Amino acid sequence: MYRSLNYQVHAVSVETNQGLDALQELLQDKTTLVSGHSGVGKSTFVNYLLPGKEIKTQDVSGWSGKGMHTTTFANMYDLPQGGRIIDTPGIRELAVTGLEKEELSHYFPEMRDRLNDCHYNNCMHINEPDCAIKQAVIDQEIHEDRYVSYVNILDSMEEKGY
Ligand SMILES: Nc1nc2c(ncn2[C@@H]2O[C@H](COP(=O)(O)OP(=O)(O)O)[C@@H](O)[C@H]2O)c(=O)[nH]1
Ligand SMILES: [Mg+2]
Ligand SMILES: [Zn+2]
Repeated sequence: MYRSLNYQVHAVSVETNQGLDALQELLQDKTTLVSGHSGVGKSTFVNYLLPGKEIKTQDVSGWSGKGMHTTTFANMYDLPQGGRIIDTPGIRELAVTGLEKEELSHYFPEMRDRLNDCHYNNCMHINEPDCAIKQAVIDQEIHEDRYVSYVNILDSMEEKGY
C-alpha cells in the first residue's frame, strides 16, 4: 500500500540480519528520528548502529507479554559513519500539532492530487456532496485503510479542539 504511494518501504530485522545495510545507507550524514509502537524493535535497531553503546531494550518475556517501557525520553546519538539518530519512546497516541483540520488531506499524497476535483474547495471529504476523495475510495483508487486513517486523525484533531 505504501510503496504504491511512492513511500520507501524497507523490511528490516536485526535478529535475522535482514534489510539492515540498505537502511543504514539511508541514514548517512542525516539526522533521523525513529518512531513507532512500543516493542517493534526501535532501540534494538539503534543499538545495532552503535556498537559498544548498549542502550536499553525491552524484555518482552514478562507475564503480559508486553514488556516494560524502557525508552522514556528521546535520545540522540552520533552515528559512527556520520549522521545522527534519535531513539524515541513508543507511541501510545499520535497527536497532530501545528496543522489545521482543513490541511490534513494535503499530507496524504493520494488525496492531495485529487483535492481540486471536490465540488467545495474547503471540502473535508466527510459528508459533502461531489467529493472526489470519497469517490476515489469507492472506485478503489484510494485505499480504504488510508481513508480510515484520515478520518481517525481528523476525529482526534476535533477531540483536541483544533
Ligand atoms: N524477533 C525479533 N525480535 C526483535 C527484533 N528486534 C528487536 N526484537 C526484540 O523485541 C523486543 C523489543 O525491542 P525494543 O528494541 O526494545 O523495541 P522498542 O520498544 O521499539 O525500542 C526485544 O525483546 C528485542 O529483543 C527483530 O528483528 N526480530
Ligand atoms: Mg525503545
Ligand atoms: Zn472532498
